[in-house]
Amino acid sequence: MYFAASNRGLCGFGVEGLSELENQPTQNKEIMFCTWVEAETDGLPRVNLCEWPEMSQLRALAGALRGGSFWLRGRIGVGGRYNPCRGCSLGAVEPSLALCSSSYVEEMYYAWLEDHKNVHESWDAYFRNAQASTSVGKTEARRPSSLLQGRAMSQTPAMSQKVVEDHLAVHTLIRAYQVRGHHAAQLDPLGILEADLDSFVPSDLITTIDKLGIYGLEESDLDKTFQLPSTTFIGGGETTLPLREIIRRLETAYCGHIGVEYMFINNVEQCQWIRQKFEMPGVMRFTNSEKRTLLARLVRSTRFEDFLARKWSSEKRFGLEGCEVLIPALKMMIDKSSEAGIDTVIMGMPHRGRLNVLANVVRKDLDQIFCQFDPKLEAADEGSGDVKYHLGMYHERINRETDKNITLSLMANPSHLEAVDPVVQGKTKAEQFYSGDTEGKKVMSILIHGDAAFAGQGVVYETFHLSELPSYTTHGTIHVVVNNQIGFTTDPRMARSSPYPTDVARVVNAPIFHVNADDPEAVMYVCRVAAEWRSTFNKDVVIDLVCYRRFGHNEMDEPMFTQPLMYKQIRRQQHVLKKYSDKLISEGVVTLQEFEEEVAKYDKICEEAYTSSKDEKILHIRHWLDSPWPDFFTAEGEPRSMSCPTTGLGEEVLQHIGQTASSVPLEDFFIHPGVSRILRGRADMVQKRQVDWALGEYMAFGSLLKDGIHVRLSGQDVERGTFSHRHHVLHDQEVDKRICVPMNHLWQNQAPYTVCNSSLSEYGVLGFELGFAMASPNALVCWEAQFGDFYNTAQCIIDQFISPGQAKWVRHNGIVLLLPHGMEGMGPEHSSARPERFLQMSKDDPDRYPEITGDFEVQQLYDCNWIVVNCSTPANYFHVLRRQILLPFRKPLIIFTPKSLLRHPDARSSFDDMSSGTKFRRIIPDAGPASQTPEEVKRVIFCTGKVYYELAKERKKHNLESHVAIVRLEQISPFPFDLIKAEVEKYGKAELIWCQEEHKNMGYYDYVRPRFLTVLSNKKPIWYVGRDPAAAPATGNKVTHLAELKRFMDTAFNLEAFKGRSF
Ligand SMILES: Cc1ncc(C[n+]2csc(CCOP(=O)(O)OP(=O)(O)O)c2C)c(N)n1
Ligand SMILES: [Mg+2]
Repeated sequence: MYFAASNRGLCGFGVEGLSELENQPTQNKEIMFCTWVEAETDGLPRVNLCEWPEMSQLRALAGALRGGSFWLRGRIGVGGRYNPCRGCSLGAVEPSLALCSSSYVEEMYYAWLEDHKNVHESWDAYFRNAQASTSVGKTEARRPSSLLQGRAMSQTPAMSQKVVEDHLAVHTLIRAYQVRGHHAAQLDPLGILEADLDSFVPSDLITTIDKLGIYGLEESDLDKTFQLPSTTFIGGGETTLPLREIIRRLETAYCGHIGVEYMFINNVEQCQWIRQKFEMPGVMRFTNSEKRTLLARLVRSTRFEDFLARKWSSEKRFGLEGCEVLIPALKMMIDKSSEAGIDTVIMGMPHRGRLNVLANVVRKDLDQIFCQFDPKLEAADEGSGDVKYHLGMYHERINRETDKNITLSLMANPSHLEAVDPVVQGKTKAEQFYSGDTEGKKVMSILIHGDAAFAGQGVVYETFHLSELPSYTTHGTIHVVVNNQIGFTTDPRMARSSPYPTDVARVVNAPIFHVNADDPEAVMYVCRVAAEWRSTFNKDVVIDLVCYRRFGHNEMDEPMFTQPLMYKQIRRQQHVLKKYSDKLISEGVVTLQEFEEEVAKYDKICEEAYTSSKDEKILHIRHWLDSPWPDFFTAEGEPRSMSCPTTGLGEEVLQHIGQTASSVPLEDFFIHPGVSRILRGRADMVQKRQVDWALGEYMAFGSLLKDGIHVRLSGQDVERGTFSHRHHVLHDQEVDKRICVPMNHLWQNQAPYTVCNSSLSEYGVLGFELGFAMASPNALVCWEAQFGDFYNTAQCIIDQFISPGQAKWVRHNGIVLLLPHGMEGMGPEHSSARPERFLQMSKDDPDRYPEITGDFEVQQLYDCNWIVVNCSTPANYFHVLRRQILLPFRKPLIIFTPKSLLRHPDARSSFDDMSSGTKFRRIIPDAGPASQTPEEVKRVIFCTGKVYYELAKERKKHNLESHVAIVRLEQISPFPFDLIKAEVEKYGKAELIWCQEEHKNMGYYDYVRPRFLTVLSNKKPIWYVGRDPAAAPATGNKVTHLAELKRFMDTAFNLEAFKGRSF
């Protein structure tokens, strides 16, 4: 059975609706189910479908369109002649019809001018008539639209006028299908749901004969021939077609098992390309060999799930049943992309069908997957590991269809749906960047989504908005939505406000191909077109695989609790493999025996892998690594050493970088006088062998570039710097968009420096940079928040990836987070980067004094999950950035960066603090009079960050420089137990204070206190000085802010404040 028409009548009711329908008068039923098409014999494309007996009773358009019988029972001409203002108003916004019409007439006219035979005889008559009625010589030059409107029009005989109007109507009708045909496509395999959540059938689609009336057409027009506009390809080689055939072909192209949504794309070439792909007769033909490959892939996909279900019936696996076609779909995209030159595909996907993708697309060894189900399997790696349906994989192999090498990776991901999207994009961008693939011709990403998550999660939108930005584009992603029309227990109607789950993709003009997943050939076709689209236009594209979920959310869930009628239908639903194999057998493409052999062959593969999986006793998560760095680590995945060289630089390197940072390396480049002043200030500092914050950063970045380390700095307004201190991109004041990045003019063979202002997103952009940092250990990838507190909209990336990434997936990552932080009286926001949160997630033990052996500093860094620092000097900031790369492993680095210190005259460092042999200082001990006579010191104030400068100033004011020592904790986590112990012992008689400017329940206090007590063996207290506990991170009132500061400064230097207090 073949069909190519709409079943919206059925779709409108759902299962419950069916019983309502029973009560409708018979005639209405026939009108509703009027578009069933029988097998074609005229060489037009056949949508070769599986049998759908229940639907077959409901459709009847084809017969009717072929001059047939009973389909048109409505009243002819209902609504009168077509009125462009009213008749076409439902559904999507229609471009000006008058415009379309006149351009259509123009098209006809110019074709006619070229050769009168180019157009239909009725048009020929019309133009001749018009010409005759206009003064000789002038007509040729006149625009046809004026012919229509002017005297000629009025003088056109009634017959010609009808011809023109009918042509315009047909043109509009064609356009209606192009714009709204997808609303009537048969997308739901179950036949009971609406993929667009609406039973509404656009009024301008010809589902019943009375619809012709709104165009002013009549049944008798069905056999009249009409000229086709150049905006359609339904004619194939024909330029004219009878109306009956036009409608039939439009139904075939737009209302079958594929719904194409593309008319919102504001690019004519792209729209034409899509029209050609879907309208051209005969486009959807598959060779027998292609059909057999598809069947074999469907066998693997289906039997893999069956196998797991049989062997581990009570295990969660988030099976793919109901969307088994996903596997052949992905393989088709990969085949076609490989054919177009792609050699690396990076994929991200959620839980559903993940094991199947690992097994049958990435080709993870089956025994490795099966052994994951063994509850006795011991973990060989440190860390938590992760559940089997979160793990990633990397695999290089030959693509059988193209015989070319292809590397496939599936990124590990957390449960948090869609969080992996920007990470995949970042990694893809990095792979493109490092392989010189500037146009995405070699590396591409595929993202797979669930329908509820795709519609509901904001990060999807954030990720889409990166897709066309120069420093973030991956040159087109293929998105596949496994649209099983449910999210856990929630119906789509309760889960989204948009018609489709895919509407979010419209913001970037990505075409959306909705397809009925029970029609494997239709699915293969859209996958092929999607891959071609991506390689042709390098833009995103979405495939909406409308399917169902055969079981509950997981295999243990009972879906009948919440979706009883849907699941009754699902129980009746024949498996797609059965439907498709029956079809191919009946077509003679395969025999039953061949099919059964294929099934038996794969079952045997599974059984054998199952047997060998029993030999596995130990689980190596490192075998599931999605981004290996083979040259960086040893063969066993270990660091090559456990030490770190010093991070200082030679004088000439510092001088050279300093000079470039204070100059404009391009000729005739006119910078703003304010920027000139900043550069002069830098030159001045360089001459004095000094750096401020910005220059310290410049020195770190510039020196790494010299050593071939790519540096990437991304975030909102990072090019200039939120605080106007950085100015890494200079703008010519006289030539629009002419820029200069002096950092890229430092050395002859330096690595490239990327500095890029991002979109206003944290979740998406931080995820992206994290992915970027995964691709190579030889890059310093920094993400800067505008103000530190804004990072919390990216909390998921921090909690799910950055903090536990290595523990879950044995994956190192050296991303750097720059979080401007500090209480400057700016209010509850713009003040705190919430250090307490990062510290709470640091894994170093507060209660155990560590064994101090070997290179303790490096060992401690290796053991931690991330490094948290708050540097008080530019030199230390410089060193910590360089150390990040010189370490023999990678750890995320969280840096609380200053605001007022950027320009603080005391917050400067000398070249001496950065010269050869110097290194990062985990603490900065007191270097003043107090340190000379430690036995006279009454109090030691430990602090971190900018408050040091306020304390130092206050101490001077109180003339307490010999009695109060101030020690700066620069690396907060991992806690420098060894150095703190030395300080505590040095000032043995002094009382100890922890001073912070943050509120007591925030900042660092809860983290440092137990660690100090461990150092002190709980024998001595460490007193708290700082702001009182609070709900908001800072006051909005300047006076209160200053009063709070004064109060705790007074306490810090009141040597009696803690006298007599017990702890
Ligand atoms: C960010 C996030 N919120 C909630 C959940 C809990 N959850 C897991 S699966 C699921 C439903 C997902 O539905 P859909 O995206 O349609 O995928 P399906 O399971 O239907 O394949 C939910 C809500 C989650 N994993 N992640
Ligand atoms: Mg779903």
